[in-house]
Amino acid sequence: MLRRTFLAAVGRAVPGASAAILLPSIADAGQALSKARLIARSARPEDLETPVHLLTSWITPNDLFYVRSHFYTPSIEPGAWTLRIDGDVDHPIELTLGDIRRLPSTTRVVTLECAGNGRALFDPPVAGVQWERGAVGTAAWTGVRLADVLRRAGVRASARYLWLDGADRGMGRAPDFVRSLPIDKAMQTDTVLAYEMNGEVLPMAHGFPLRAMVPGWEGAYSVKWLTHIQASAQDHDGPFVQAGYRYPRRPIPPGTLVPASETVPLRALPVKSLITSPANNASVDGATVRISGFAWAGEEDVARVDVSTDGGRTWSPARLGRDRARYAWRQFEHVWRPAGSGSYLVLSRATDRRGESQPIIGEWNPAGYAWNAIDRVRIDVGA
Ligand SMILES: Nc1nc2c(c(=O)[nH]1)N[C@H]1C(S)=C(S)[C@@H](COP(=O)(O)O)O[C@H]1N2
Ligand SMILES: [Mo]
Repeated sequence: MLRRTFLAAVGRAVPGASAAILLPSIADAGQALSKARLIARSARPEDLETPVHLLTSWITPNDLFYVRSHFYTPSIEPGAWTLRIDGDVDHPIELTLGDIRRLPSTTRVVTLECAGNGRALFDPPVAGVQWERGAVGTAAWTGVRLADVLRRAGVRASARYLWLDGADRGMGRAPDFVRSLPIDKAMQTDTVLAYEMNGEVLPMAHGFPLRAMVPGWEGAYSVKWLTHIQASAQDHDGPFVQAGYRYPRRPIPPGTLVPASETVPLRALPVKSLITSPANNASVDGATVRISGFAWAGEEDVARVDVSTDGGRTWSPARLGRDRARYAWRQFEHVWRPAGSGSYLVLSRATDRRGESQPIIGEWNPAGYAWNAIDRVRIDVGA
């Protein structure tokens, strides 16, 4: 706590603080974060899922925030780190952390969700990290607007995509993780390069010292450990753009493949809800049961959440929490009076402002992306 306060004081009271004073402390804070309560889907590289019953607040604490890394976490020497911006720009530039911290800062509360969240729920099963329901979280991200940085480099009208690359490297012969961000989304004022997460220096696992935060879109656009932005008239031709993070153009039979030419890139997250309390398979007592969780809808606002305790025969509107931000989830709560003891299936269904609702069955696709079926927990209500 003391160190946190100290860092905050140094970072804010001395905006022009020299790199020599600021950076060793940043490096130190970038390392330390205990993720002991998360479920390791893979220990190295780190793919860590949040047990959803621990998601109790609108803002997810850093030590509970899920981690998705394709490759080993790179080691970063903050004094040597730079961000290069080149390609279709008038003046290629290279910025230090100090340069970036001196630009006007902005803070956005954004929900980040992995495209593969819920993959383990698809039937037939699909290969990939077997995320259940907890590859999602919400944080306050502080940094600079990507558009401000692009303007400094004089991004040209011919640029249609930004190729975002981080300091991590493919393992063995695996290709580098590079993502391609359409220029319109990059220029929106809500798209930021973040160096703080919930008021702390961005933790190592989450992309220290700088990551993209592309709000409302599936998590893989939010490239961590960012070192290079290349503006281009063309889409990137690497496998994380041309093969991964794509979805069938038309619905396909479950268990079949689809050629890449019949797929489109995933972008905005679909409408979705998550019951966090009671926990799945929990036993509860008492005359009332508080059913609560979160709902989000990518670039749309959540309009309502309904809860059913009778297998979807009847639905009751949940109350939405007051905390809100353009690209952040809403908390919901419904107080239920069970008619008697027994085993119950509790369902939640969110609807966005366009009227899109969650489907009963998740739409099967070969990589198991964008699971957004009506959420469910089984609970045992005691006498
Ligand atoms: N450089 C880099 N950035 C990355 C990734 C990665 O493997 N390497 N994973 C992406 C994916 S798939 C997701 S879902 C988010 C996860 O961010 P988090 O680990 O901070 O939760 O980071 C994205 N950014
Ligand atoms: Mo992801």
